[in-house]
Amino acid sequence: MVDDHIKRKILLLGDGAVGKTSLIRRFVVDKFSDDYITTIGTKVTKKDLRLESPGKVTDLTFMIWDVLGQKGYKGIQESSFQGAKGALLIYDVTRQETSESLQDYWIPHLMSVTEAMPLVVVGNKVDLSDSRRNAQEALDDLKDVLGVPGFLSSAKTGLNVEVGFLALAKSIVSDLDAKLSARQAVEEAAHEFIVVADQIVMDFCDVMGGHEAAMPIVRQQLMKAGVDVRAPTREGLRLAVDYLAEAESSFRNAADVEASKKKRLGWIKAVA
Ligand code: G3D
Ligand code: MG
Repeated sequence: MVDDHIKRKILLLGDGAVGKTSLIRRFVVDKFSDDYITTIGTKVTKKDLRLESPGKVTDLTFMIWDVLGQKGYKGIQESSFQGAKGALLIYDVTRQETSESLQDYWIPHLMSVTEAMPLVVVGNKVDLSDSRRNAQEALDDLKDVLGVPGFLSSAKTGLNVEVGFLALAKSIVSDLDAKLSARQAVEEAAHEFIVVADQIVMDFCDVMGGHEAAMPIVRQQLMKAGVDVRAPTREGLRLAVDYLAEAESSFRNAADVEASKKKRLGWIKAVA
């Protein structure tokens, strides 16, 4: 398989001060600083990643959008959601309300603007939590409710920062693979229908005793049936077989017409 390079926009969403900007800084420059420049928070940060799995290397560039945390900025947020292919949903483990607002605000808001996309939930500031176990339980509940992977992280210590971003990267790549193979399946099926369409046309030409006499009729009946010869569908071909049988019935006996029709429908049926 050819190595491919993919560029993807991702979002960091969550209430103010949950640690979005700190997580990005930690992930991108592997440093936690208490005095970083806050304007960085409105910027787009770029990070190159390499995902390796058996037999496949995927180079991925993340364009990381640090979306403004305040809930009031709906308009700005919605425009920054456009084109995103994944999101990290961040809350602060020391403030329960920031976890609730992922469910009540950030996720519905995101879904109202964009297509479904891979999501990873991150409970940040675990270095400050009284009980790691309680934090884990709360995260597990949230993961169950949302049906997405999740991690406890600390931008301060660096715990699970890379893990969270990489989980999102993997999920984006497998989402892409799934979409590609779905498209490939559709293309393969289309190819089989092209073969069958050819077979039907040749058969009709045989019956008509020649290509020249048959083709104008074929063209017309295919058009009537709405068949695009480069991408025929099962339904379209079935209809075309009906129309061709109708056209034949003016010069062949009914039993022969019926036999040809049955044979052609059989070819269509044989396509999985
Ligand atoms: P935001 O971008 O989501 O608004 P910030 O959040 O990254 O600006 O972080 C908000 C505050 O939380 C910052 O503190 C930051 O240093 C702190 N913070 C972020 N992540 C962690 C973490 O994992 N652990 C701890 N202990 N603190 C964290 P200040 O004081 O600069 O406002
Ligand atoms: Mg910020």
